[in-house]
Amino acid sequence: PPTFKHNFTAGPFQGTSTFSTGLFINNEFQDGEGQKTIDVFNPSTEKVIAQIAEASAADVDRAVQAAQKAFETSWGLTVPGNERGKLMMKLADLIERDIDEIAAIESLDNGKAFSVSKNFDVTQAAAVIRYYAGWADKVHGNVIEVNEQQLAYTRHEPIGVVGQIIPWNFPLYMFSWKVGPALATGNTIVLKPSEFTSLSALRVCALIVEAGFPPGVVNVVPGYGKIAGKAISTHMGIEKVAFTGSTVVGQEIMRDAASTNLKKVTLELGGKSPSIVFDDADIEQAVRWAAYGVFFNHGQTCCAGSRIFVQESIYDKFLEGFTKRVKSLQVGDPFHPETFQGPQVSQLQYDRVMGYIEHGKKEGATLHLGGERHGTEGYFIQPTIFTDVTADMKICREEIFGPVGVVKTFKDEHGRQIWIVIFAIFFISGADIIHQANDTFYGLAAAIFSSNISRALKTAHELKAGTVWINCVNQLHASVPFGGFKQSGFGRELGEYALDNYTNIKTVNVNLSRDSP
Ligand code: TXE
Repeated sequence: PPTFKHNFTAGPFQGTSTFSTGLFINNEFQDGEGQKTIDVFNPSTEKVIAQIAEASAADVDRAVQAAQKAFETSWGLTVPGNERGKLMMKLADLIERDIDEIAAIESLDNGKAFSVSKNFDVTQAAAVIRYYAGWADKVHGNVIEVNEQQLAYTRHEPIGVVGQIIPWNFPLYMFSWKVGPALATGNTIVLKPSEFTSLSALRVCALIVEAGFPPGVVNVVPGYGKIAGKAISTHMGIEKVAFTGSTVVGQEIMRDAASTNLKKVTLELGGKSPSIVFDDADIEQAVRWAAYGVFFNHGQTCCAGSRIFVQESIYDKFLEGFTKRVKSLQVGDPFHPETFQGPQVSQLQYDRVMGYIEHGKKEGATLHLGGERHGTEGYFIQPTIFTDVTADMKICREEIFGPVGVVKTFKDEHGRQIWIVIFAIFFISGADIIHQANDTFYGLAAAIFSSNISRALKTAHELKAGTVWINCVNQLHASVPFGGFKQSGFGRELGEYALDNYTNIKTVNVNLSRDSP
């Protein structure tokens, strides 16, 4: 099988990192059918740095068979929860042991700043796996005492082989969101990382072996969405599929699941999240969080606060501070300690984002800041702000998934109730922040900035979003559920809620009397 070999010369991990980039099936790295491979690009240089094996449908099938065998013999209901938890704890420890190397691999492959890879992605991935390790022996059903003659109880049984398809924006972190709850509840896994960023997951596969997981419990099949991804969503032996990615692929996965074996589906899709800044907000705080909301991870965040709404009376002051803040964000080499923003992940994403910027200009929005390529090599884009944006513009409606934010104004949060009857036009022109914020097909997240807690909470309750942050943005914790309303998907990841995605509930009903019909 292919191998990754790279000599890191900057950052805390210096030296050679070497590991197999074959398909990981049955705890072994293997070639894909016909030894096909996919080139791995460094997005900072646009150069090929390695090859990974490419899984075919037949390879996915082999992985499913390995997972089925493991489910029946060495995982699932045959292994007590505390033993599963122990292995998961070990895995989290090993990820932390190798954190510098894994973070360096992530930065090289994805382009994110090393400090983010280390202190966010890899740290949080270990935290998520450890959190779910704690759940492994705490998943149980209920006793329902129907009457003196009838006793019923439920068992939360693992589903079996689960398929997991993840994107490239938080490669290892998404891996942990998926494998954590699935392993804790006793399922075995066939996971496909993104074809753009499979390295960190493959590096961690070596740690899965080292931790002592039985063969076949976790199988990782890098490959293309239309081949390996589709083989997962259509496989008759996979009874559940979890997906994070674009809405259009989410729809396809649902169709594939429906037309094959009705596998259970959970989807975490895109967003166009609003950040709402009220006139009583701490402006300096709001400026910093709003910038973090849209530009964190180069804008490649499903919950990115890419629509910023500012109350009219503070608009000029906010925009001045926001512009200054955004200008100060360092774009460049992910391994430079001052870097906040690295390159977009791929040529494809670079082209998509630049296409949106061109569209915004053509539609008549004001390009307030940025809008150009940064530097001469790599997929770097300047942090970009548009103003004078209307609700119907593409840049205000569609997920750009790049460092591009739109800043708009609103009058107040009560516009709708007070004005709708008297001045319908006032409403239509978008004075009402609730209306503006909810005017999107998506519903993943929202942020509110205000020092008036009643106002913030009232607004939070009216927003159609799976997560609402108050006086902060992009805060994710292993124990706190995350997921979408509307076309941002369904099912919750993280926290106790995610366990429900991975269990079948069985009811056992016992007749305690000698009665018979
Ligand atoms: O996503 P895809 P792409 C959004 C974001 C971005 C856009 C396109 O707006 O600009 O999607 O990104 C696999 N059957 N998000 O094209 O294609 C694919 O191999 C089964 C938001 O990269 O959805 C990869 O592993 N699987 C998002 C994964 O799906 C298929 C994160 C995601 O890729 C498949 C990423 C198929 N037919 C992009 N086609 C978020 N919610 O965070 C592709 N895949």
